[in-house]
Amino acid sequence: MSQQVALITGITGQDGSYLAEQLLDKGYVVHGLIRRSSTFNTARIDHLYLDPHDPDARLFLHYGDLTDGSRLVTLLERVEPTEVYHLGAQSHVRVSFDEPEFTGDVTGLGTTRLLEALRVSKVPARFYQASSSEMFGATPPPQNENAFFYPRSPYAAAKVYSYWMVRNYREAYGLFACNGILFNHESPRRGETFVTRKITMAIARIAAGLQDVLYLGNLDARRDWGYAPEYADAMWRMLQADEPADYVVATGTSYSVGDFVRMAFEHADLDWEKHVKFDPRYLRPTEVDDLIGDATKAKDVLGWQAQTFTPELVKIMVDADRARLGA
Ligand code: NAP
Ligand code: G4F
Repeated sequence: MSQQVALITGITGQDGSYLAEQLLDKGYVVHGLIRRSSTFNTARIDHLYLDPHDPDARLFLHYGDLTDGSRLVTLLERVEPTEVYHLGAQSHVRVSFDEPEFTGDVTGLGTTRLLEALRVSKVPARFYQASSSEMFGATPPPQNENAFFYPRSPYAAAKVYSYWMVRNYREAYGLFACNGILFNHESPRRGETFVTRKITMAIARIAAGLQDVLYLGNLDARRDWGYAPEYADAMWRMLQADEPADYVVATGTSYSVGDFVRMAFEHADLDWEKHVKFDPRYLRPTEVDDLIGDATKAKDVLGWQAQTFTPELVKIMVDADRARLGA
């Protein structure tokens, strides 16, 4: 079989790190787009990296940015990937209300720049788009591939735009391009300002005597929280299918933020009511109240289904953060 070569945008993020790990295990050569920053931003993938002079090196990192379209063209021409996984984004919903224009540029137009770079470079790669359950927004659950999009944030609106650009490049130019409509997925590598990780890190710090109060916003919102490594596997499966298509990836269950708080504190033998306080700063101008994904199509076509459900995920994350602090 010819060498499989992947290009991952967002390789330094939660999902990018798991996907890179899995693709390297499968024998891929993996290239990642990283942003230049004055401090290192590669902590999640450092364990995978070998000096490029090492004959065993199969992970290569390249500077670039989703706001720089010409760079995306030169990178594709140089790397000649067989598969492109587009995970890079300004991915924080609350932040997108503060930075709507920037979020539109990176999370929305960034996708168009990459699709267009593929088209003009004529690199015949398969394309994965990190679409999101946020696109369903106010549409009542359960949500499947046929549910309406009703975005409730600048982030979600940017993802809807990207979703349709992917569909358009598939139909207009015959690109093998898939939208993975992933519901929330978490792990010990989750960004520290997303609610699950914020909770599990706070619990570890409280147990270690380093913190007393955890300030949160809306505890009533419900989410379908799965385990991130399993969702990275679903991305890969989409690009191995016979035909390009769009898939919901989810556990099919939902819990409130309050449920997550209670389960996590209980697992650490702590009383959440003594430590959790409300701060309106964490409320959003418009909220997504209830997400539950119906991943029947992913099961039928890709043979994918969730193995880890929210109660188990809570334990994995609390244990990992406590172990990190020795608490
Ligand atoms: P994440 O941890 O926030 O990672 C985002 C990645 O995008 C990081 O590598 C980040 O680089 C990179 N990035 C941000 N702006 C960029 C720019 N201008 N140019 C190039 N790269 C840029 O997100 P994640 O949780 O892994 O999610 C991966 C993708 O799936 C995102 O598109 C997200 O919107 C989408 N998604 C996530 C979920 C979820 O529950 N996790 C659900 C549905 C969809 P730095 O490390 O330098 O910041
Ligand atoms: O953890 P969150 O910030 O994730 P959110 O908004 O659901 O978005 C995540 O999942 C999406 C998939 O549906 C991705 F597309 C997106 O990139 C991101 O990964 O917030 C979850 C819920 C919200 O309802 C929020 O209002 O938690 C509520 N919440 C309550 N207190 C809080 C807080 N969220 C955060 N981040 N911080 C809080 O203090």
